[in-house]
Amino acid sequence: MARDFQTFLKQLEAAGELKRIAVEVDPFLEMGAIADRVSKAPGGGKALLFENPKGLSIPVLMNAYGSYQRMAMALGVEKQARGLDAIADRIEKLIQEAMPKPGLGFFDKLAKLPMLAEVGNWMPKTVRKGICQEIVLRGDDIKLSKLPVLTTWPEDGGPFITFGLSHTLNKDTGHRNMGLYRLQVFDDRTLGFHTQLHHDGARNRHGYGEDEKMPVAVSFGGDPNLTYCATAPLPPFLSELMFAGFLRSEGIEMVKCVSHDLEVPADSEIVIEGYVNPRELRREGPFGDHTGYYSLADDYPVLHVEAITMRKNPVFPATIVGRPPQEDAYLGLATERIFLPLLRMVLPEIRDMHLPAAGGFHNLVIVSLKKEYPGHAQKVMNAIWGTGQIMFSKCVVVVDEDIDPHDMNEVLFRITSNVDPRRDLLFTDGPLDVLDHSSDRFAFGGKLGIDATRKNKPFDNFKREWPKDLVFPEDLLARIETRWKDYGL
Ligand SMILES: Cc1cc2nc3c(=O)[nH]c(=O)nc-3n(C[C@H](O)[C@H](O)[C@H](O)COP(=O)(O)O)c2cc1C
Ligand SMILES: [Mn+2]
Repeated sequence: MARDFQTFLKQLEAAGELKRIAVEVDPFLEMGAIADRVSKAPGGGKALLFENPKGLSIPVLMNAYGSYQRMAMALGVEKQARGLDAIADRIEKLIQEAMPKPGLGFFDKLAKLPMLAEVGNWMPKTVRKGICQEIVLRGDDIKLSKLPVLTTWPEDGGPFITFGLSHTLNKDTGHRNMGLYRLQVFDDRTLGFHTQLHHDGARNRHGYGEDEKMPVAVSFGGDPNLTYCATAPLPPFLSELMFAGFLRSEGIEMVKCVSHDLEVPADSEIVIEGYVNPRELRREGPFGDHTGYYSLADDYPVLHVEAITMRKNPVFPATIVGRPPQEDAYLGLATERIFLPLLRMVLPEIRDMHLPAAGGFHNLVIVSLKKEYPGHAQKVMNAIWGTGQIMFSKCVVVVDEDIDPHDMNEVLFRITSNVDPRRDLLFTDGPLDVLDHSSDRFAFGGKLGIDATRKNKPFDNFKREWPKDLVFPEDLLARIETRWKDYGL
């Protein structure tokens, strides 16, 4: 079922997941500080609708994705027993179907591929009209200062748009890309276009020449799954829009922009259209970031606004990033769950993985696996450092397959007890996230792998005997369970 953003808002409210704040609240620092406090509550607090932003008329929605329940609602799996893992299950099934099966003829294969047959339905569909163009502003009517753009931290370089979905086109491949990048408001008609080095958004702008204009459209809202998809670490050839269509089993409806030929989700709340001349750079930042620090100011392209379109009575989505955990921890959690089967295509030995919120998206990755040969843990570390955006991981911890990587007490127990630091630490170098501040060099630095597995004899050349785990017999535990009340405890 297709849902626009305001239908999602109503769903949140009906589920008791939304708080309306009627009093006037300042988008300058005050909204951010409130959302920071609410999103750090255990479980992520509620979504917040600021109905009365100081001096402005468009309400602001924050923390809409900031809990497991709301993330599941945004992705349409809140009624599934396995929640976000239900999406991983669907992807796993799709991968299974796509694998060639020996002994089947072409038509047998097609008949056995019910999911692949659906692919066409997931493609974006062009429509002629969209609610996002009920109001069209051009020329002198374009005033970014009319949008309730937040300044979230006191030393930020200015106000920043945080939940805008930037649409660009790769000139060489014709692939369209939708990514979530922050946009600093420089004045009423210009924005900073913070497309980081490693992301498709940056790759796309590099295809444009000296004086060429690269069209860009920034959409807000639409199907609530779009915002997640814009953050998902998809490879360049996999369209975020198609992924959004896959998640809801129905293609996203797209409408052509009013000032150029790019298309945007037709039921967006607001759309900012414009262009970037990729060689025109301007100092952007600093910005209180999801590293928990101010990320340093740097030069980024300028986005010139040519038109703003919106629906009547739009809602403006925003987030605050800062010291974890905050709303984006749940976007990261969705990625951890959804991308596990895709990572398993490269690393089938991985049983489970955990990207703890405290480690941002990639400072710490814990994986569990069944070791099958000498160097297996190290092979997995190296593969992670060579795969997609998980390559940014600074520290990779490997535990045995029977260890739950989400149980941090258990993980710390295994790290501290199983690891001989001289033997089990692997140091190497590689690309780091642009936002990382710990390394002397930009986007490059050290990596640490920790092999916290048991060191069994055949693989690990372990000379002594490895001791057994402490466990009570099953039947004893069962007997105690049935007799528990007799003990009067
Ligand atoms: C709240 C939030 C803010 C983000 N801000 C930026 C940003 O300013 N620049 C950037 O390049 N990536 C940013 N990201 C990460 C990208 O959205 C993410 O890496 C995405 O997969 C990039 O997509 P792409 O490779 O298609 O460009 C942000 C993510 C989140 C959750
Ligand atoms: Mn992409």
